[in-house]
Amino acid sequence: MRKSLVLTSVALVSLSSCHQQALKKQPNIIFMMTDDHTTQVMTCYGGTLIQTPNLDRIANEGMRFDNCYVTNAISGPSRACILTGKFSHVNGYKDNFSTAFDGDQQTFPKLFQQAGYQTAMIGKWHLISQPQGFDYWSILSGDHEQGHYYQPEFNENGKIITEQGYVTDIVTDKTIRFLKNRDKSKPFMVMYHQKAPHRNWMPAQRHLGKFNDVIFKEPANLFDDYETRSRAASEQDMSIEKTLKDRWDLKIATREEMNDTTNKDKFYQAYHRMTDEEKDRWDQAYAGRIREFREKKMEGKELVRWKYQQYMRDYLATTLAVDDNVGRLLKYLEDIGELDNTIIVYTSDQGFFLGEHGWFDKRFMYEECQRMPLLIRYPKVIRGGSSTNAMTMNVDFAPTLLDMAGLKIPTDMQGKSVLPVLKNKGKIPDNWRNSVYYQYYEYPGEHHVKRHYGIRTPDYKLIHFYNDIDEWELYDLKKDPFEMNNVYHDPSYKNIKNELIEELRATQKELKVEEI
Ligand code: SGN
Ligand code: CA
Repeated sequence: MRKSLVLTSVALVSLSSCHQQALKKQPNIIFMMTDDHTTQVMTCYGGTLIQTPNLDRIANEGMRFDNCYVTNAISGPSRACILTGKFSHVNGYKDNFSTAFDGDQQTFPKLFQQAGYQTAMIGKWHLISQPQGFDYWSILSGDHEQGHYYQPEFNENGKIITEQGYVTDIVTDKTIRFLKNRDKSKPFMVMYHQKAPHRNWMPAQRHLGKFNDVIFKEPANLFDDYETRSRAASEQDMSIEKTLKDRWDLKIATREEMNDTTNKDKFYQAYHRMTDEEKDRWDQAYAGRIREFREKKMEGKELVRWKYQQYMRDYLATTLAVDDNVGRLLKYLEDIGELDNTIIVYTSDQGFFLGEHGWFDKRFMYEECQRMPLLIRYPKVIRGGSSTNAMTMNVDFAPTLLDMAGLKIPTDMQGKSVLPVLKNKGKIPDNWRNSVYYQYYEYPGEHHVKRHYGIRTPDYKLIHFYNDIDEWELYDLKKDPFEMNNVYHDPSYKNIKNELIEELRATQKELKVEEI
């Protein structure tokens, strides 16, 4: 009896050490996601505005996805799609405000945790309910979980704490600390989620004033008149001209004005999170801008152009710390010898308008914000410097990571693993999908973007605006990549239009979309 017990426990010990060995061989994962970081500003995506050497490194040593699309271009919903591998109407999180994410449902971090991974979620979570499936979590708190740029507040495993410093650096410090203290017998899966470069674009101290003397090239459609487009385009509230606020967005306020306690607006709150030293540097960097604004008394197009430049200066300066910190995290992984054992994913919750169509923000199914950056580095499978045109979506991330780690993909996930694309140097597999689906629900709401759904194929985009409007748009993307000319009513597109409508309806049926 005793003997057999001993034998059993010996067998168990060696079994469990076998299991540990197997787990150890599984890849680690660092899922890097920023907020509103768009491909137009990444050199690896052909951007020329600034250099992004650390993102470029991931692209040069991994694969760049040129046709990766968000399924609902807004933060919480995009995050919910990523976690579940399911569209908004199935995971239940359709907009940033109506509900809290139902965290009891299946998510990919839970599956990794169940498979023996050590899991962590650090930074912007923005799903209101508490994270589940993580051994450690420290998520941004305050301002409806948008968090703060300076001295940010975190909810750390249920406890609210305020950290000293700049948010992008702190999220990285916390990630590195987690990696240092981790259980080294297990592989890790870390979600590293930056707030930057979300509105109101407050750069790190070291990047303040960095672009004060730079004039950025304007997009050709900065003064779009929305001719041929639906009312949705002209009735939005996200224009550089009308929506950007002088204080919050453009930082037009002197120290004296900021000390006026009769106006404790959002910018007052954000500004006074800085230390006195930080405020000194801040004021110095913005003094010239404030003076120019007040002296020149600009109007009309001159004022829009000026606002565009200030917006770009702040947005781009805020992205600099993102790139720095990506570099710092890659270097840390390299130093501990884990870089090549780790699947590195870089993405953003959606893209963003940088003056195209006269806008900032996102939400619309137009290219600048529908397209997500997606870079994946894992040299054991991926050829460095490769790229792909395969049509992919954020619902594909969960099945892809499970597949890459050799874990089972649940049959109810709606996304598809892109592992065949990764293995095949970017070549599109024979049975790959020919279109991606999109649906946006947050209307009525901030920025007034009407509800819409549609499909994008490699060559065309079909959009239907619905709810309190019933208008369609069709774009011939090869001829019109900036989506300026809606050809929905053009008789020469009749056949294409009908085929696309058919495909759209079939897709909605397949995905069990109810709100159409
Ligand atoms: C805030 C911003 C909006 C932005 C949403 C959603 N307003 O409400 O401009 O669209 O977040 O962004 S602000 O006055 O607070 O800056 S999301 O990326 O989190 O979905
Ligand atoms: Ca976002």
